[in-house]
Amino acid sequence: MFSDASNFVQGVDTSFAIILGASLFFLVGITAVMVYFVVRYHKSRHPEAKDVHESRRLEITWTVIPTILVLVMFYFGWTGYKPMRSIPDEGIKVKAYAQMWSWQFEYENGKTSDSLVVPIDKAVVLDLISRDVVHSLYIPAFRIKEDVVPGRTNKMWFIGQKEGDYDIFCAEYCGDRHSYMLSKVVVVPEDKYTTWFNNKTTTDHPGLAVLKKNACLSCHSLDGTRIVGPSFKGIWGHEVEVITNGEERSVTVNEDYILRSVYDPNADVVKGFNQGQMISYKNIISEDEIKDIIEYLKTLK
Ligand code: HEC
Ligand SMILES: [Cu+2]
Repeated sequence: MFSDASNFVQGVDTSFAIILGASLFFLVGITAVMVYFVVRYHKSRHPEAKDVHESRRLEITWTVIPTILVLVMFYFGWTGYKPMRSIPDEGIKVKAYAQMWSWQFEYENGKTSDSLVVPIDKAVVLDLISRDVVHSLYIPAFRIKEDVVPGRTNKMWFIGQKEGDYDIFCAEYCGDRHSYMLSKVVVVPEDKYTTWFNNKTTTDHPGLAVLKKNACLSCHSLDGTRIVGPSFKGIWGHEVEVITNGEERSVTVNEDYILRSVYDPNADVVKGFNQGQMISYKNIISEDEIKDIIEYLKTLK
């Protein structure tokens, strides 16, 4: 609590502390009164039951006090929440793409990254875009969470106030590997951010970059482990058993097969895997990019 990692921590934690405090007070208070009554009005001390009729003072007390209490909670909840919805015009704009099951961040100069790198003490405004189903971007340390809904662009903003790495989770169940949909916000000093921002060279193979950008690796591993789909390790040139129109057959993994697998994944379904989990990337990945992917797959012996 009160870590100050973002500009929203104080507002949220204050209302949390007030609600928790009130709850504790009543938990202890009500339990104590209950125990006292049990003893005080035990049959041996209080043999005749007696009704209490119409106590105006009591009625007013238990109406006014809870009303004030709830209004206090509302006030702190409101003042903590309102700044989250007042999105500044100025600030670093980043597009946050969610897809099953990874995050991708795209900066104004076109740079993309799988973690959200931001400078300290600067407002960052995120456009939340889903490439498939409903996700939710959640940064617990910053006390913010917002749904990422296909077909609309929600917004979220924050100021990172302390250097460090903070977890990003998906907080809306989105399928098999939802719980692995993780990333980080990395808050760095401004000069380090500028260097990072302007450095667009990537050491990745162009084919690997395409796989990362399209989140292929959340279903296909590079090291032979089975995730949702078959691993890419060693597939190039190998024979694979597939089901085509209900018939089992054996095909060699070559250019045509890869192209077909990416554009029409349900045409040949690899035996032992489910059809319908991989979407068609027909209008998402160009044939040139598929060539890059193929060149990369050739290197995965
Ligand atoms: C949501 C999970 C998922 C994602 C994301 C995904 N795939 Fe797949 N993929 C599968 C599954 C499941 C299969 C096996 C069933 C089938 O053949 O349709 C498969 C099969 C394949 C195959 C055939 C593999 C083999 O061993 O014969 C290729 C090639 C492939 N995918 C490429 C890609 C590429 C490239 C991307 C990214 C653009 C991608 N996949 C994204 C789930 C996924
Ligand atoms: Cu998700």
